[in-house]
Amino acid sequence: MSEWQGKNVTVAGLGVSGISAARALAGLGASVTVVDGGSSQAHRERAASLEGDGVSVRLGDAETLPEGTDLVVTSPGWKPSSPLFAAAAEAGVDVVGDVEIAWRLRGPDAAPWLAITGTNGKTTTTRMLASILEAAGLRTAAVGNIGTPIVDVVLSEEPYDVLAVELSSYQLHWAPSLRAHSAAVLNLAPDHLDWHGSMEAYAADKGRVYEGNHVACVYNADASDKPSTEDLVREADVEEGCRAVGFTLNAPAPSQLGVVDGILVDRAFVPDRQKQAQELAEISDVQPPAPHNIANALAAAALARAFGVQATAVRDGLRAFRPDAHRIEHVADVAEVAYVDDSKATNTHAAEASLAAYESIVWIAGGLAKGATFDELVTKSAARLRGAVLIGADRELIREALARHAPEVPVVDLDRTDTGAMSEAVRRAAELARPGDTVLMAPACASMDMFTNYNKRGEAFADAVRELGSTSA
Ligand code: UMA
Repeated sequence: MSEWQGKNVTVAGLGVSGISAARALAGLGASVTVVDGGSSQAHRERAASLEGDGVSVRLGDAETLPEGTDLVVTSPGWKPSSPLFAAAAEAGVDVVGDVEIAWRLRGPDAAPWLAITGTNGKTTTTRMLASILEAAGLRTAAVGNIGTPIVDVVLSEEPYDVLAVELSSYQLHWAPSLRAHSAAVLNLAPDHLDWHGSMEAYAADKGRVYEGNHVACVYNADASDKPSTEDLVREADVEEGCRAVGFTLNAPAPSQLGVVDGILVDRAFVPDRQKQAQELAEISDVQPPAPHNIANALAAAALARAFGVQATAVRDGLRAFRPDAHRIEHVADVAEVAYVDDSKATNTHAAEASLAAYESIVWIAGGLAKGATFDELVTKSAARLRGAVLIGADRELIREALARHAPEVPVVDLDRTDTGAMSEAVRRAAELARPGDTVLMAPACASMDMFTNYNKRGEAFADAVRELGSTSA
């Protein structure tokens, strides 16, 4: 009999992960109730579908714990301070996430986990890793925060050799017993502080990904963040023989992967680390070849090499990889100016990475700042800015930072949020640009003040560039 038989499980959240966890646990015999604060049409439709599978759903109340609950399984987005969890604590009931459930159900039996977290670049790196693993002929899937719930994957009939798992800090917070084969923290900058409560708590949750690693803890040897990802490795309790492996955009020291004369090289997974370096790929094999993306490729390569993948598969996998839309996506050249869509840069850290990739930039920025400040970003990028066009609700914050740290940079402040605003932003950026420049939309802000999501913002930008191309042709 399954250990879940007759257990009363409350699943918090009727989203992607909640639905997957509820179905899986009900299928194993648990008596499952899903609770969700929402009660929209979409929620009602999802509830109806789950109820057909024998799961109870309670909409419109995210706070009270259902009578008799033995365990709460939460979706990642629920803050630890949610009243439901206070009620669970009061009743002596454990709270875990869907990733923890996946691990408890199958652990590494389904397939070893190569885990990736970090403030930025997680999804790209996870997809790069999956591409490399596929090139090596391994059966794999890119799962987790990337959008495919890991519970579904570990329970699937399909046998996997290895999984490329993207984990958010939220998921790590709720997954105390996870022990990956190897893991990487790509970088660490303030984000989601409202959820975690402090930078220390955020870093500690990210650092959990290294706990119990078997083969390699992959860290960013270049980052100046405090705590550094290397500090997190040092604090982790790992299996005997597990190594710390750094990645750097410079020449690698022994036990690192890095770059020498435009070649990605491995000095970690070679027979003699003091004397040998294995060539993996050329910088031009990585798309786009921006510095932060080379770092992503090195981290993906490190995890693949920790799993024993050959150098040629690293190169083939990187060559086969295509970046997602709206991530430093080159849209078109108009009048010798490149137009680049980095709508996915929804925070300052991501915007800083793409601003670092171009020499002379007209920057389109703004939106919802989510409590961020822009002084550091503007200071670091000022020398590269030909001009700036500011859009969205919190553009004032960026305008003030530009006035303080880059007063010579011309700024266009667009006081409109209607559907034509992006077209005007692109036109005004085109006026500021000179041949050879890049017009870069890397807003450093969320999009929801003007658009449904960052995809829509990116599409509006691409439409506006096409419009510009047709009028200037
Ligand atoms: N809800 C409440 N009360 C709350 C919070 C949420 O009732 O206090 C309800 C909402 O009404 C909604 C449901 O809970 O119905 C949503 O739960 P959720 O926000 O955890 O979202 P899921 O649909 O389960 O998706 C989650 C991840 N979302 C978040 O972490 C916010 C998805 O990552 C992930 O792809 C998916 O699980 C599968 O693992 C998205 C994300 O934005 C892409 N992640 C953040 C990021 O990458 O920065 C961390």
